[in-house]
Amino acid sequence: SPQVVTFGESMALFLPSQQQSIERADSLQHRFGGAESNVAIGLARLGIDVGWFSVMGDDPLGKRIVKSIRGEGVDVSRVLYSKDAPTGMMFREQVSGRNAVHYFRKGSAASTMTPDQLDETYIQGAKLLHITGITPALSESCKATIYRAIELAKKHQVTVCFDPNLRLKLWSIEEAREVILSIAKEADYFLPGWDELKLLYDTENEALIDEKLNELKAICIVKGKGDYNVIYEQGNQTEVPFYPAEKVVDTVGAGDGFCAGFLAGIIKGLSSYEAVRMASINGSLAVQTYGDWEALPEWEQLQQRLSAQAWIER
Ligand code: KDG
Repeated sequence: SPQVVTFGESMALFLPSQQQSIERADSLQHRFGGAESNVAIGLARLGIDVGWFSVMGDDPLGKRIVKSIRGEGVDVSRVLYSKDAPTGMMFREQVSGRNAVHYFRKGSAASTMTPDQLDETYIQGAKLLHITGITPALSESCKATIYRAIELAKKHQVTVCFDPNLRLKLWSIEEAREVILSIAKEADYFLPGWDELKLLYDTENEALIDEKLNELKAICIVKGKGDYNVIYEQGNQTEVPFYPAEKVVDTVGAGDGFCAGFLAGIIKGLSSYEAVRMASINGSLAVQTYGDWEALPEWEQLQQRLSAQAWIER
């Protein structure tokens, strides 16, 4: 098995090339995205041995996605195809400077995933399983699949990393809270954003959120708490400064890029602090082009930025 295993829905992504609305655009770029495959691609680019799987529609959109992910060097040997359900789609546009997402994913192939489709030996052989809070929002069977995957990881001492990726277009905050907070309790690494935490814990009270995070057994990497990313580890908090983005074109995918940088650092045996610095550079590079993952760096490029060498480029 690859060192890191992840799974979840990837969808065809359509978006106008200019900052146009879908209603007015004559043509749309055809790309793809999905939180977990974005992370997998980011990891592969950093030289980490990684596998991603899902259930895809047996259609051209699904085939293109799997081929592209394979082309990025991610193991896709466990991907399944459904004859009955299509590959999901999403459309994105910039509406008055903000990203708007339109999903066409209800009843998609990925939403039909069931626990018995998991390959236990594949998970068993990995060092780390990465999952997100998108998958349990897709259907009851997907939720059961996530819980089963966590169970398998625990059974075989595989580290569990969890990014909540709160998507309120997919479920209500009440449903999300219950499931996401229960998964967070099981995780070894938990990667929420500060804004997500306010919604999940239903409070603006910083001290209360800090307390909740300190109760978790996970090492928590909180993105965007004020002007910092913050590591919560064994009752201590460590602030890590942001790496600035030179330009911001498409912010979707920043969290996944961040996650890939972090996990690459952890797999390579770096400290949480060093891994978060890498995460921050990776996330800042992700936002500088359209699409979720296209701009993610290779190891060399990341290393260059980590060192003072970065400024020689200018
Ligand atoms: O993190 C980026 C993802 O949100 C995007 O690729 C789409 O996976 C996606 C989702 O379900 O929103």
